[in-house]
Amino acid sequence: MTSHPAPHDRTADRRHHSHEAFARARSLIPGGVNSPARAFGGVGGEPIFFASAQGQHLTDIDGTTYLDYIGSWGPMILGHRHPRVVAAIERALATGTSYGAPTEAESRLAELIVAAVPSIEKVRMVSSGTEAAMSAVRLARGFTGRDVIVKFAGNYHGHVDSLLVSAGSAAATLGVPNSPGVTPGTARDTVVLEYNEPDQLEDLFRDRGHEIAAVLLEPVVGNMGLVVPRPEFLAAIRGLTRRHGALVVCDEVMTGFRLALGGAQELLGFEPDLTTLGKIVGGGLPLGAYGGRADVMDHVLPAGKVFQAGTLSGNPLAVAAGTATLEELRNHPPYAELDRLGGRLEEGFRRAAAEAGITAWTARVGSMMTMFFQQGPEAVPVTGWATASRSDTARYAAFFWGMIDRGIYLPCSQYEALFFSTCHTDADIDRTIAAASECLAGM
Ligand code: KE4
Repeated sequence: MTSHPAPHDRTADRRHHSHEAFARARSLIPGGVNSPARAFGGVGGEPIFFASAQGQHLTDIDGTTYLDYIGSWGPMILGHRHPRVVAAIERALATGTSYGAPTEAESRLAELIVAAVPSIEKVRMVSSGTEAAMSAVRLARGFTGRDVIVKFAGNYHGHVDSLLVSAGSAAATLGVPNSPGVTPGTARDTVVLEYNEPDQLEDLFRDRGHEIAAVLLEPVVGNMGLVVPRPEFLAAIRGLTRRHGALVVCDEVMTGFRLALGGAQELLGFEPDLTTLGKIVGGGLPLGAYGGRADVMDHVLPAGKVFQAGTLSGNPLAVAAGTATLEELRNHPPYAELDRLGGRLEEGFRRAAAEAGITAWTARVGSMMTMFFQQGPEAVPVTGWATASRSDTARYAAFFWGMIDRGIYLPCSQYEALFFSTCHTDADIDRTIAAASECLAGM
């Protein structure tokens, strides 16, 4: 992530309490945040501290209210504090917060997940998307008896050691650690390829197919900004893994229940062997899950021998929030309306950039969208990290702060997708487009 000094330190003069809170937090918490995604490293300046949220709005500790296009990085598809979700959490709270023992509520949520995602026959709950990815990788290796995991540049699956890996030299495609603390031995069994490049997969499977346990991908990418898969890329993944006895793991932590009730795989007609979930499945409380083919999942302890455990796995409060969220999405599917609003936002941003003479590639699926700022005279389609990483991140940073000044809270990085909720209205979209037009005209 490239750090950019803010044009000037806006937080200090416009958000005095956030500025003070950040100074205090930095003395106690590394970087003053409990996750680097919140640190504003990609846009410069200081993070804003928030006091409350309701519906599509966030209010910071200086009393300024923003239109929220992060939604806690995806979970808040129903908006903040949806009454059904709040009531479900309160009901669960009245009888206990954690038992360390099975509850019927977990089976209820499991039934909803299995019913929503056709490729999931059995599911295990954990406490985060990272834990889901880590467990799915271990299960794929345990089930196949193989070591190598294939992932794609620009895809993020949580802070799993074996997945904090960058592409090594093109020839070897061997993974190299991209964080201190990840050992070369750990990285060695991870191969990193370019997203949307089926030829690279063909070559790898030709040379090492017998070693590959699984191919892991974001079926629609949010973590390099929004990138959609080419049909031939997905076909290559499914065909090659079937032919060589490897598994496909779809990371739907971000896209699950977001792009359709059955996630990106439902939209794309893509059937993985395993799927990881997070964010929406917990309704904004800490919950992740991994699931898929019963014959694979039955290798997980205690049904099988692949170890995985968790004190707070299937926590009653998180299960209550997730259950209420999934029931609301099942009973009142918002996806057509989210797509309509997203289409208006996408068209508005495209028009605003064109009128300002700014080169930008905008990609969207449903309520996930990214406008990639680019340097050349013509917009270049962003199909993978090789093109995404050429974005004009300084220009994105200026856009981000201009939108903050107009009360619009976008993702604090060019390499993230924005999200909106069922609480966002046409008036909100109009306001956002007007703010973007003003911002871009002045850049
Ligand atoms: P968590 O461990 O953060 O619950 O999930 C990790 C994860 C796994 N897979 C995908 C596709 C993800 O997007 C994520 C987490 N996403 C980031 C934002 N891009 C969460 C923000 C953060 O790390 O603070």
